[in-house]
This record gives sequence, C-alpha cells and structure tokens, in this order.
Amino acid sequence: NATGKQDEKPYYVTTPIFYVNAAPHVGHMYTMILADVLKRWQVLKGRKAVLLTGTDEHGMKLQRAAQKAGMEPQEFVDKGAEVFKTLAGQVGISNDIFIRTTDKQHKEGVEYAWQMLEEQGHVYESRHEGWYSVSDETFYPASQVHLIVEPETGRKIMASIETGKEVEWTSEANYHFRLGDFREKLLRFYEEHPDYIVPKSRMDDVVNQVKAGLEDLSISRPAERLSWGVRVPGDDSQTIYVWLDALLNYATAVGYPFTPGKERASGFPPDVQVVGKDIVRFHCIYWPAFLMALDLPIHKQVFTHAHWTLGKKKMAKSSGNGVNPFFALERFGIDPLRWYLIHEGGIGDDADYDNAFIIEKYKKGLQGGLGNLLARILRSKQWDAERAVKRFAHRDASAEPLVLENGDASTSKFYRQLQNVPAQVDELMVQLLPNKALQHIMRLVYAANVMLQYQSPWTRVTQLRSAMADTTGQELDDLRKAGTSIEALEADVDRSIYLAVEALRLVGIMLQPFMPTASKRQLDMLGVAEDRRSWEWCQVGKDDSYGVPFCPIGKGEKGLLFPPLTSDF
Ligand code: ME8
Repeated sequence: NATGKQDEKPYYVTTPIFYVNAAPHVGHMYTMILADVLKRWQVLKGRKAVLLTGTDEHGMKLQRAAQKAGMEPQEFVDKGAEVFKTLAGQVGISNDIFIRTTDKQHKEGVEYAWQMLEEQGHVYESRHEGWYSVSDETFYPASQVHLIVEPETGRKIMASIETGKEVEWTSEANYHFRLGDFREKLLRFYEEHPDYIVPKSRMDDVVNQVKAGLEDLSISRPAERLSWGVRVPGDDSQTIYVWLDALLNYATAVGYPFTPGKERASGFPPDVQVVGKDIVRFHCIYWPAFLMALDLPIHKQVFTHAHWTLGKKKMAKSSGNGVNPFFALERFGIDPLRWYLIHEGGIGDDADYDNAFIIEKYKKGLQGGLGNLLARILRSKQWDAERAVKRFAHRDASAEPLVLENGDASTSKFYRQLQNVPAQVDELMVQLLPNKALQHIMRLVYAANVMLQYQSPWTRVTQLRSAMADTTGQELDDLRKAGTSIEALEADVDRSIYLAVEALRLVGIMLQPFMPTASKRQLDMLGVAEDRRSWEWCQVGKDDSYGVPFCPIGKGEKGLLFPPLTSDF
C-alpha cells in the first residue's frame, strides 16, 4: 500500500569518497560502476534505492597538494571535486547524492558527532607518538614500518610495510578515541553477521586483526600542523582526523544528525558500501566502532574489491600510472567499458588493465556474442522474426506448444536455461557477485548462438524454399517420408528464432544495470514496451506483445549495437 511504500527504507549504496589531490583513474571509475550496477539492480527489481558518491577534501594530503600547486586549499579542492563529478556524469553513474566534505552541512554533522563522542566518554586527550603516513592518512605501529631505499631517489626512508608509503615520526598532543573498548563488541558483531564483509577472505583478515588487539585511535592533529579540516569543537588548537571526518559522510549526506523517526526514510544505514581492498580497515573496524559509539545502526555489508593494475603494478594516483578514465571512455564508449570493467575486474584478485585485451574481449563478447545474435535475428532476410514472435509470444491457449514433448533436446535444454537464468543471475547479485552475474548473462547469449547453430534454421529455410519450388512434388514426398512437413519445418524455424529473441529480451532486461545505453537500444530494437522492462517481465513467455514490429536495425556499421573498435588510436 501507499504508506508502506513511503515508509520503506531505500536501498542505500555508497562508494568511497575520493581524495581530490590528483585526477581520477580507471580504479575510481571501477568502484563507481560497481556501486552503480548494484543500485540499478535494485531499481530494476522495483526497490527504491539511493546511491552516494563524492569527494574527500580535507586532511594533510590535500593541504600539502594545494600548497604544492600554489593554490588556496578551497580553490584547489573545488577544482578537484569538479573532475570527479564530471567523471560520474560521463560514466552514467546514477548517483542521487554527490557529497563533498567541505559542504557546510557535512562539517556541522561532523562537529555534532564529535560532541556526541565526547559526551559519551569515548574521547580523551593524550600525547601520541608514532609513524604517520600522509599518503595513507594513518598512523602505523612500529612493527608495521621498515627502512627502505626509495627506488626513484635513492633516499633512505621509513615506509609502511603494507603500502610502501613513506611515514614520518610524529609526536604531539591530540585526542584519542577509545577504539580498544570496542574489541569485544566488534568481534560479537562479526560473529553475528558472517556476510558483513564480502568476499569472505577479507572478513577473516579483519576478524584476525581485531582479535590481535585494537589500539586506541588518534582522532585529531594540532592545528598548526593540520589546518585544513574541521576544528575540534571547543578546542581551536586541534583539527579532526580526516578519516573520522570522511567516514561520517555516509551519515551526514542523508541527514545526520537525524530527526527522530526520519532516519530510515533517509536510507541509513547503508545496505552495501563498495570499497577497494586498501581501505577495508577503515570501513570494517573504525566505521562500525564509530557507529556503535554514536548509537547509530551499522551498515549491512561492505563489498570489497581488488585493484586494477597496469603492467602488474597497482594503478595509483601517487605512482602516476593511473589510466585516464576520460580517454578510456572516449576510446571504447561508456557501455563497452562498463561491461569490460565488471566482466573482467577483480573482486578477490587484482586484474591487469590492457587495451589490447579490452578489444579482444569486446570482439568476442559484445560484437561476436551479443551483437551477432541480434544481427542474426533482426537483420536476416531469411526468416520473419515478427512471424515467429506472433506465433509463440502472442499465442492463445490453442496454439502449438513451444517445446515439443518429443522434440529436439537442444531446444528443450535451452528453454530450461531461459527459465532458470534470471533467478540465477539475481542470486549472484544478492551474493554481491556482479562479475559472475554478468558472465552468467553472457553465457545465455553464447548458448543462444550455439542453439541457433545446432538448430540451423537457415538449413531448414533452404529446405523449405526448395521443397516449395519443386514442381515435381518429389521433395515434399521426401519430407513426408522423413516424418515432417512444410508446416512443421516452418514451425521449427519460428521456434528457434523465437527462443533466440526471447533470450535477447531477457538479456536486454538484465543488462540494463550493466550497460544502460546499449541495453535500452537493444530493447528498443526488439520493440519491448518501456513499461515492460522491469524485473517482473524477466520471465520467459511473460511478455506477449513485443516485437511487432521490430525496429529496423539500420544499415552498415552505424546500425550495429557494437560497431568495430579501431585498435590504432
Ligand atoms: O581512500 N583499482 O580515497 P582514494 C581499483 N578518501 N580501485 C581503486 C584503485 C585501483 N587501482 N585505486 C583506487 C580514499 N581505487 C579515501 C576514502 S571513504 C570514507 C574515504 C578506488 O581517492 C578504490 O575504491 O584514495 C579505493 O578504495 C578508492 O578508490 C580509494 O580512493
């Protein structure tokens, strides 16, 4: 009912908010796309969903980057944020919110949260000594740093063992968060929520880390060192630690501090937070501890993914080996790039980004697989796809069966596949395996091509034509002797064409979250009504009124859904 719908908590998906110290690369675009696909899948299924992305604009790293650029920090971050916003727009990210940590409302929310933490006794003042990495914006314990020779400069530096980033010895007075107090509570939470971190292997890492012990967390820095950030309420000499500031964005963006009763309608807490494996600790240890301390509900799942590498080295802003996402978009187009990144991107293990490989995958999957199937059905003059759909989709009760009792095993096998694949894809999406889900959709495309190959409607059409043209009647006789007839042959052709068209319709519906533009064109070509593109229509035989007429696909390369890509760019 209407009230139920209003009260419904929207499905809330987030990306990390990105540092604007340097331009985005393909890695950032990947996270955005993953989150976008998860959101769009929910929308396809009829759920209200909210997607957040944005930029992390405070902290030492930004302060130094602005200084280096000879700019005022605000001017510097304004420029940086614009680039990320433009990127989200160009990749078709359907974000409802773009938060910037320099937004007034966010800063006020952070101040409020700080006061709550203080009031509840979670904060104390003390001196802090340790190794701080500006690049990672975090302290490392002595056991996690070592002396290295920096390859580029030959300088001997102390660096984090985990990230290889330089650390600096800092000794200063600052505020601490009693993170250690949350060890037991966190461990209990992990135990009660075994699916909290996906994939499971990263859950195990986090549990082991917390089991090994949690040190209290330094959550402010002297303002004379770090001026670019939110000041500690009531103590102007200290600036709030950038990660506390940044993590709170997921709450402030949807209205924290919440008006009582409004929290659920805002979407909070997030249903799924997509992050790279580099920031798991922050999202799966610090963030839930902050939420516990603030008496806020905890996010349901953290979906962690692996990294894109270039020449096997992690793509990173600081290494200068990031692939420019704007160039990639121009070269391959939004949909092929979205498809490639999800299909080939790493969740558990890193994946290497390679232009030649993208072209190869494009040729095989999109041109040779999906594009070819569409063209085979819609462009061929050999059969009448409209007649096939009229015959089987628009059938009445007395119509001939689509799958014959003792018919060809290959068609009944394919029919079963058509029946099963949507639910299987949905299950993969529920398990947060969008790569596997996309691969499974593509398998249906390949299976449709194989089914056609096997059914060989073109051979039957030739047989049909020749029998009809044969004035001696000999060929008709032969057909009859072989236990078939003109009508049966024609029905066979229509049957295999209809099964292939049905595959294209279901695939088109399921591909919408992955390739919004290409799938729209595909469904347009198939003549599927706009209001019949949601999940409930993604069942074989459900739509009885599409395809009449099919939209002309156009001549030459222009009319192709996936035109050839040029490899020399
Ligand atoms: O960490 N492959 O921001 P950030 C895949 N501001 N994804 C990659 C990647 C790669 N090579 N490199 C980066 C921050 N990413 C903080 C987050 S959230 C409260 C604050 C993606 O600009 C991946 O999602 O360094 C990674 O976690 C994120 O960008 C880091 O972005």
